[in-house]
Amino acid sequence: MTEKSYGGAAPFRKQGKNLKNMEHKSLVNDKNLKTEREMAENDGELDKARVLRAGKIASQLREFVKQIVRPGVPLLEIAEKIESKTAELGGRPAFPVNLSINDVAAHYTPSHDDKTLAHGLLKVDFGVHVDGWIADTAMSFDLENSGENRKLIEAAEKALENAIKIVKSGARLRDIGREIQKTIEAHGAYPIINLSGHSVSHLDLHAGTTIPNYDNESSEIFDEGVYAIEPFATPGNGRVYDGKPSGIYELVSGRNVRSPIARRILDFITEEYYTLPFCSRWIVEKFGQSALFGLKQLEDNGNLHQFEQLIEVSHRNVAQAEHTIIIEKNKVEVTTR
Ligand SMILES: [Co+2]
Repeated sequence: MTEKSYGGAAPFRKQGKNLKNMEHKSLVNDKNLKTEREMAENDGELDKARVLRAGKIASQLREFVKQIVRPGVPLLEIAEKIESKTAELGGRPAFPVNLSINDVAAHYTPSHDDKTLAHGLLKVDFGVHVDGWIADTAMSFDLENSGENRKLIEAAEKALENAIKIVKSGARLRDIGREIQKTIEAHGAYPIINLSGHSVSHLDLHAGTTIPNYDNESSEIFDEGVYAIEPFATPGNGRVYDGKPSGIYELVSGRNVRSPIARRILDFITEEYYTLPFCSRWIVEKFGQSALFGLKQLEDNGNLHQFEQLIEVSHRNVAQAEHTIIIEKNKVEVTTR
C-alpha cells in the first residue's frame, strides 16, 4: 500500500504513534515469546524471522493471485479469496486488499456490496502480517489485451527490479528514485511522483521514511531496516489527486465516543487491527450494515482517518509493482519474491 506525499509529513502519523499504549491483544498470536506490550514498544529491534515468514506468505499469495485474477471476476470475490488464503497460510492481512483499476492508482478496496468486475489495468496490492511484522507487495494485470498496459506493467516491474539491484545500507534515497524514474522513462512512461515507497516497522505500515519514485534531491540515506519499494508508471501527467473516500480507515485516536455502537466498533478495531489499515467491508462483516453509521461517527469524532482513492490527474492508466526488502549492514533480501 502506497504513501501519498503531501509536501510534508503525513498529518496523521504522530497521533498514531501515541496509540502504542493501547491494548491490542489478538494481534499477537505467540504469547510465549513476548508480551504484546513489549512487542508494541519494541520499535528498534527487528524480528527478522517474522518479517521473513510474512514475506514468504506474501510470496505464496502472489502465485495464488495469478491463478484467481481473470477478466469479469468480481473484485469482491478476489479480495475475499486473497484475505482468506492469507489466514489459511498462517498470516493476517496487514491492510485490506487494494484492487485499483486503470486511472485509480491506489486505495480502492471493494465495499461489502461492491459489484465491480475485474477489467482494464488492475493493480493487486496486498499485505500480510505475522504478529505485527509486515510484508507489503503488489502486482499489475492487463485484463484487456492492451499493448500500452503491458508496456506500463513492464516499466513498473523493471523499475522495481533495477531499484532492488542498487539499494543497500547507506545508499541515497534519491539515487533509488532516479533509477526508478530513468527505467520508467526508458519505457516511454512517467513515474507518479507524489506516490512513494516507505519504511515498515512493527505494526506500522508507513514508518516514517518515504522512498521517492524520482530524484527528489534529498540527501537522506537508507538505514538498516524493512522497506517497501513501489514504483508506479503512467503515460499521463504523473501525479495523483485525492478522489472519493475509499472505505479504508486507520485508527488515529482512542478518544472517548458516546454512542454505544461506535464504542463497540472502536474496541474491536483497537483489538483486531490496532493502527493497521482496515475497511468498512470487514466491519460490516462483523457488526452488520448498521455499523456503517458507527464508522461515520468515529470518523467525525476524530478516532479514524479515512484514506481517499488516489486518481491519476490526467485519467490515464497506472501500473504498479512492489516488493518488501530487509536491508542489513552488508546484505539486502527481498522478502516477498
Ligand atoms: Co506499500
